[in-house]
Amino acid sequence: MSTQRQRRAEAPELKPGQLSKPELLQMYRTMLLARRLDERMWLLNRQGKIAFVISCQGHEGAQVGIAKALRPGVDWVLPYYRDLALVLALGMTAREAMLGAFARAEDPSSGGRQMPSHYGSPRLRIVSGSSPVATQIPHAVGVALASKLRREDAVAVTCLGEGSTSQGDFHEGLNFAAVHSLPVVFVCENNGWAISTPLREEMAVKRVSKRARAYGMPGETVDGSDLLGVYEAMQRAVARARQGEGPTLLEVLTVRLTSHSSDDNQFTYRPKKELATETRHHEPLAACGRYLRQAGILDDAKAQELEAAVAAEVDDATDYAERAAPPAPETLLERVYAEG
Ligand SMILES: Cc1ncc(C[n+]2csc(CCOP(=O)(O)OP(=O)(O)O)c2C)c(N)n1
Repeated sequence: MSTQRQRRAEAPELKPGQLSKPELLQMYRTMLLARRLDERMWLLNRQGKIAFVISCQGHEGAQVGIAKALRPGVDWVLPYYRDLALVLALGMTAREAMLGAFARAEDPSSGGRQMPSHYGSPRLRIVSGSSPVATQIPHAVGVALASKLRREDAVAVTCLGEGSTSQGDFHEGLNFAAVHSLPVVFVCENNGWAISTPLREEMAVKRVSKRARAYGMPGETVDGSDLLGVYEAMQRAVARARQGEGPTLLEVLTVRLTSHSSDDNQFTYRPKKELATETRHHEPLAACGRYLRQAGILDDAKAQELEAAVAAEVDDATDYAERAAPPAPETLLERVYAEG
């Protein structure tokens, strides 16, 4: 049974937008860096060097499109564990991401305390989350409330999977945000699976965005391999929030190209055919590459140059993080409780 195939019939056509050629190329490069970093993390996991991987593969277009509508270091971002491409697009470096994967002292997210992929950066206003899914939603609503009370124009953005929309935190958070017209955007990266549970067993509605109406906010669904479509939808949502018009629920359809995590084997529950069909039509890196080639922005020589530059960056990040020191035992309780 193909859950994803029923959701979408055809691959999207990317539309020319307001972005310049260098900007589009940079967005593609970030998607490529996220993909290659993620692939390297799987190798390191299988070599026994890092404990755990939870992939962004298949979500890169959604995440880079979302980030492009934000002001890094001004707007608040409360990501979830798949958001590697999002945090890279906001300005986190490959070295910083790898330091987290190796749980090193220099890891900006938590100094090696948290599980990998619980991204955080005070510099970039990325707020590290808790492991129970959907807890980032009330956190984002609280941040948006603070922003409003302080009369700042910072918007809060939080990301979640569609499985997380079944949690109470989702409903409480959206209701409170709408009642108080808070500057927050809820982005659901819907990949059709919550570990081994397919969409049809998660909810009785076909679109997560349909839930928005029940709270009194706009809801929109866009295809996550349509980089520019995501960017434009996110721009609309952020503009509403900034102008005091309240929250938006944006659903971005993605494909989960890997197992749920490095501790899972998706082919014990997911038909290979479904994944192959999804990949053929909606794999975001290929979709973006096709668009850039059609637009005359990318050719074979430029693609090779980008691959080489990204490979060097991934090698550098791996070597740097592997050599970096682990947290010192005497610092065990730092960053666990509020200090001062
Ligand atoms: C409250 C809670 N219940 C269960 C889990 C175990 N868990 C971790 S990820 C996950 C699936 C979440 O699926 P979804 O929100 O669709 O995100 P996806 O991983 O598909 O991107 C579950 C059930 C958890 N972390 N927290």
